[in-house]
Amino acid sequence: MTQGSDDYRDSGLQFPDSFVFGSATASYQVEGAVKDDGRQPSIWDTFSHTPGKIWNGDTGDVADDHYHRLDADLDLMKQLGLHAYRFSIAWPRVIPTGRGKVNLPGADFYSRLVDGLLERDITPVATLYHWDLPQVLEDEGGWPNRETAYAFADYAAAVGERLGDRVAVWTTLNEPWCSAYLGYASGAHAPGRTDGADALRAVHHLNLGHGLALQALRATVANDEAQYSVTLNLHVLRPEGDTGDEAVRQIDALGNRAFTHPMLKGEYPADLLEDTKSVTDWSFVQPGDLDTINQPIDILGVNYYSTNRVRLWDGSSERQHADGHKDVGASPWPAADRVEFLEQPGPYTEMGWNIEPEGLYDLLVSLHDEFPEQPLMVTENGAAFPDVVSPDSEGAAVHDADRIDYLRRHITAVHRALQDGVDLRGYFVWSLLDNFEWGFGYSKRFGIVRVDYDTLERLPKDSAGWYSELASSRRIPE
Ligand code: IFM
Repeated sequence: MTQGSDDYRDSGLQFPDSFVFGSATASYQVEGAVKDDGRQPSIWDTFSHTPGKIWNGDTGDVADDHYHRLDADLDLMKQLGLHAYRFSIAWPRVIPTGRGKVNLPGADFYSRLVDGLLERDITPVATLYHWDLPQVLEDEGGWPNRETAYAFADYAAAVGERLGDRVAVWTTLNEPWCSAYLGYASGAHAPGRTDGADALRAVHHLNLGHGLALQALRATVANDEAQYSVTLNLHVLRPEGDTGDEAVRQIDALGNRAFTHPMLKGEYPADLLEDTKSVTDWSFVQPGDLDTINQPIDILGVNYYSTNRVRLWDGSSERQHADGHKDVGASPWPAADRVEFLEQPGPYTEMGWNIEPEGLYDLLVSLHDEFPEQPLMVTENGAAFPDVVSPDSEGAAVHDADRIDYLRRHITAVHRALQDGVDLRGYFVWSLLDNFEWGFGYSKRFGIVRVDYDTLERLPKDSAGWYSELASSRRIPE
């Protein structure tokens, strides 16, 4: 399949020697072993075991069994020549009761993971929170409860003490937009609640948790070279028609500036507070919170997959994709109930997400324009396609030319942004392995390595070979 014009389909482009090519995964999506070594349930265990929440009733109970296959998976990363590996740490493995005592066997798994990476000369990039909140903390109110932010900081300190001498880059949160809005407004993600005011409280407490965790990490990590970051899934918005600019403003405030402005400027945007005043008065923001949230970060992580086209809905016709996420029931957007998300021109990935590499270029350049001093890193980008396993002289193969084409276009966009002066440090393909794709269970495959969910065997796809060549030469392969 060809994915649009050839503007972003270069080969032979050379990246600087310092540029990092890695791959990413997340704990609940790959680890399995949900009851091993003292781990207790997270909100995703509860949610995935609730009938009707996940495609096919799938759960993360086994996932890729990465917990038991750690050494083989590390060898695979080495074989692919990855420069760095971005993984997340499961809070309910390290502190199963949410706060308090550290579970040593759980913490030890991550210590072995980090050691295994370093032995293979792969840089460890650790995320503290990729959505698996200990269920006990949800039972006390979850992210709408301010206390969760303090518990998160204590957990950050515990991890910082144990891994701080070896982890190169620390990321506090992955995509807090999803945690807040899909978790507490649309209910498509765990814990599956649907209250706009709770979602906005969650936004603030995730932001606060980020700031508190950075303070805790900086106080405990025994490595002056360590870098600190957060990863956001910022929305690339295209205005449609006369009302497009207003629709963009509203979604940009809720989806983007609700995170970037407190974190990088120490303020909530005035228009966000105004737009949401029918939902909440934001009285949960306490004196000093914005200073706590506004900690310096070394890297802003950017996850990018596709774009959104928006306008205001005038009520005259049936509203299209009111929520902007086809996988959700209720709207994830508190107080933006007049915004209409329009069908995007294709081509699309198997998620139904439009393929637009220029969106990645635009996002990187606009972030650089707004925050010129802030180094950036693409911490996720990739695509699900309906992979087919074909017989091959050596057994089996996955000829995923569509994924290679997707990666080539987006990595070309990254190169173009670099050429245009964006301070961009690296790119991480999502994902190393096919894995548990949240509400879609195992039906969507994002990996550059196929996982057979019956045997758990790993099979590098053609895209893995292509990516490996890119990593070794830092040049976009033919
Ligand atoms: O699988 C997810 C990941 O957990 C967060 N970012 C988007 C990916 C694809 O949906």
